[in-house]
Formats: sequence, C-alpha cells, structure tokens
Amino acid sequence: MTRAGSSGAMPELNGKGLRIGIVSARFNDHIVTALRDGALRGLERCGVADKDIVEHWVPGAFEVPLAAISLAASGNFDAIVTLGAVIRGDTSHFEFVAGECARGIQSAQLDTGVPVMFGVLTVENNQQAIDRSGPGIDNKGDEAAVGAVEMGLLINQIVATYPTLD
Ligand code: INI
Repeated sequence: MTRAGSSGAMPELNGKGLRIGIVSARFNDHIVTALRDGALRGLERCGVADKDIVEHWVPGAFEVPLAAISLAASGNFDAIVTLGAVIRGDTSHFEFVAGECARGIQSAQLDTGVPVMFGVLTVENNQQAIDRSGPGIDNKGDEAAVGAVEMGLLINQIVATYPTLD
C-alpha cells in the first residue's frame, strides 16, 4: 500500500528558492564564526542561493530568540537558523543563558509556524565547542542549516497540501 506523506529516510533536499535567515550570537565568536561558516556550506550544498540568505548578529545567546522571532514573524523567511555557543565554565549563568535560549527558540517556531533551528552549542568546555564546529558535515551549524532546508520544505508542503481550519 502506498501512503501519502514522507518517509523516515533522509530526503533529497533542494533548497532553491527558499529564503533563510541566520541569527548568530557574537559571544564566543571564535566558535560561532565557525558554526556560521558551516551553516553557509550546508545551505550552499542544498542549493540555497546567496541572495536568499540574510544574516544578523546579536550580542549573546540570550538575545538570539528575540531576533529569531522577529525574522520569523516578518513573513519573509521559510526557515531560520540560530547559531551560538554557550560554554559552561564555572558559572551558573550558563544554565540561565542556555535554558532561556533553547526555550525562546522553541517558542519562536511554535508561535510563528516558521521552522527555527537550534544551532546553539551548549557544552562543558571550549574543546567540546571546537569539536562541534569543525570543517566537516558534523559541524552543528551545517547540521542546523540542512535541517532548516528540510523543515522549510516540509512546512511549505504541509501548508500547501492541507487546508487550515478556521
Ligand atoms: N552568551 C553566550 O552566547 N554564550 C555564553 O557562554 C555566555 N556566558 O557564558 O555568559 C553568554 N552570555 C551573555 C548572554 O548571552 C547575554 O548576551 C548577556 O547576558 C546580556 O543579555
């Protein structure tokens, strides 16, 4: 029997025509710049055009959700990629920044209906951050960007296929 919908296999992603917003946190910018480079590589691999990518920087991970929700609510983007690096060190500030950032990013996508990808590292130390922001496809920025294309295509397809209830 054939069913409608999508399968569990990783789909072929063609991001041509998708408009993607990237929000990056400047705090720990040696890591976030590497995540951002990874995100751009991922988007290019998926066929997203340079002209369809808009980038904005904010001071730290705590500010990422507000910029993300503002972009998502503008109606100009198919998906948003958020990038940042929250490194524990030895302060409890970590818990607040990482927790509120994650919570805000989830709210941003649920409140707007626009996919907002969580490419913010929450790690114990600098080495873990370096390990997750390298040149390969396991770079978390790259991963978030490919996820943004998958989710952007999926949500566009769902919205186009199923009528909304009033
Ligand atoms: N912001 C980060 O992005 N990463 C961190 O590791 C971090 N730490 O550890 O403090 C951090 N703090 C700044 C925070 O995001 C805000 O910019 C700041 O509190 C002003 O609102």
